[in-house]
Amino acid sequence: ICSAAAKSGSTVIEQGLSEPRPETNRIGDLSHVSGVLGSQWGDEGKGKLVDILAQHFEIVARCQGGANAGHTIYNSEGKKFALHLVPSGILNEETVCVIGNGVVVHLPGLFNEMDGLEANGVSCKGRILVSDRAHLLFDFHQAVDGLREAELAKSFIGTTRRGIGPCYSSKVIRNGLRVGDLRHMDTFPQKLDILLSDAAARFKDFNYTPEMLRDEVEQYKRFAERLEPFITDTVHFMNDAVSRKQKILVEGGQATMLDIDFGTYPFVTSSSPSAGGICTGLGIAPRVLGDLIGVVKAYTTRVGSGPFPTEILGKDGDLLRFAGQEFGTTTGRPRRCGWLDIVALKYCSQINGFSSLNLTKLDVLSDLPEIQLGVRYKLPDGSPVHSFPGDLRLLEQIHVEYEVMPGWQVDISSIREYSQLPKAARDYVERIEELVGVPIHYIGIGPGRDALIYK
Ligand code: 2SA
Ligand code: GDP
Ligand code: MG
Repeated sequence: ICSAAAKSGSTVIEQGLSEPRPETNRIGDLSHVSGVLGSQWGDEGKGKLVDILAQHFEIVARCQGGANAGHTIYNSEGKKFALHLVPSGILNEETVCVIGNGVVVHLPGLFNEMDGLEANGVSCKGRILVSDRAHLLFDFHQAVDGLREAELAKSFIGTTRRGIGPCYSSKVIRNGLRVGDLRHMDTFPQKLDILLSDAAARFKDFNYTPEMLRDEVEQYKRFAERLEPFITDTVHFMNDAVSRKQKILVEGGQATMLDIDFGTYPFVTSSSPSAGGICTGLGIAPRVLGDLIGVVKAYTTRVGSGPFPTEILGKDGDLLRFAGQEFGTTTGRPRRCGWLDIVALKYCSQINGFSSLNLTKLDVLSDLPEIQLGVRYKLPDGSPVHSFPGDLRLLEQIHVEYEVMPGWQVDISSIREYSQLPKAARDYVERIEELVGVPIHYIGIGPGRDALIYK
């Protein structure tokens, strides 16, 4: 439900700000179907941008992933919310939030999240639609996630242990249960028995008993009743919204470098957090997709195992971690930190066709005397690597070439106009634009709703 201001394209009144401000921010100009996607290894600050943009969109939809996602947002009073399954549009009262068919849904987690939101005055009733085609993620999927990680020993993926891989495995091997199955409680126990027996046959440490099935079925009968008002044919809903030209914002979870196809396989998640996942995860056609905003941190973080070419090991990495408060929103795990990797960012930009970028956490770099930008990969013999390699062996050998830029060493967190940023900060922003070839339209200089510079 767009504000009159956004429709007229004249001024936009940002929630939490007292003064109306001229619309130089292009939010009102975003396409009817737009998306916000992670363009590194996750935690770029997608949730914050979605929360801000949602004030101008009627629908916010998640298309992939599950409760592995952790999106931290602050409302206009500065109250902090950590969202996992519920889309980050939920704080905007007039936004309808869709959990699409591509999402894997852990119902105890979803209810818990909704209860937490309601307890904090955020109404969920009638505002969350859950696809009947979305797959159900059971507690046993989470247990299996842990067993798989234990089995991998030193080569563990570093998953969030939220059961994501095992649930998508059930989906792909075609014995998964979907939200729509909650409407057929007569066949539900038999289908669940097949799933649980499968896990028991595969993992000797998975102790499956008839009581477990009985308890789970009883629990899911209650869940089915509670979820019924939320269950929706979201493919129909989304396409109807498209045809009525409603404004739809798609919220990506994780990021392209964690994509099951394009990421650093096998150190990836089990869904498609890149542009393709929008169509498969919501059932909308590629031709309706408009603006796709890539969210990129001014440096890089990664949580879990796997290649990270520009990683800063040791004390310098710790400095960034503490300055940026880089700890997992879902698991609290410390995130690995490194310099911005232009090669990886260009690769993500190619795959997704970003129309613009949101550079986040620029404020975190403010204390540094100099900042490095990873601009090229080379092989040990000096030959250039033209794109982000799919071969992890090759990736292990690459040498990253850096450009060193001067830092600005002043606090920028209260600046709201691009022209007011120190020259060194603007040079950094503009060098990234130049190297990637995509304009940066939004710059994050703090976690709060108003801490955004429109360029
Ligand atoms: P999974 O659980 O099977 O999806 O894990 C596979 C890999 O995907 C990574 N992954 C993530 N990386 C960053 N952030 C994520 N969300 C949480 C957050 C993570 C947390 O917002 O902080 O709290 O630890 C996320 N979800 C999945 C994961 O680290 C594995 O590398
Ligand atoms: P997401 O998974 O991409 O939504 O990101 P997360 O919420 O997991 O992690 C991003 C973290 O950075 C959160 O704690 C945000 O509150 C915070 N954040 C987002 N943008 C900025 C910014 O521009 N500056 C600072 N200092 N923090 C930010
Ligand atoms: Mg996150």
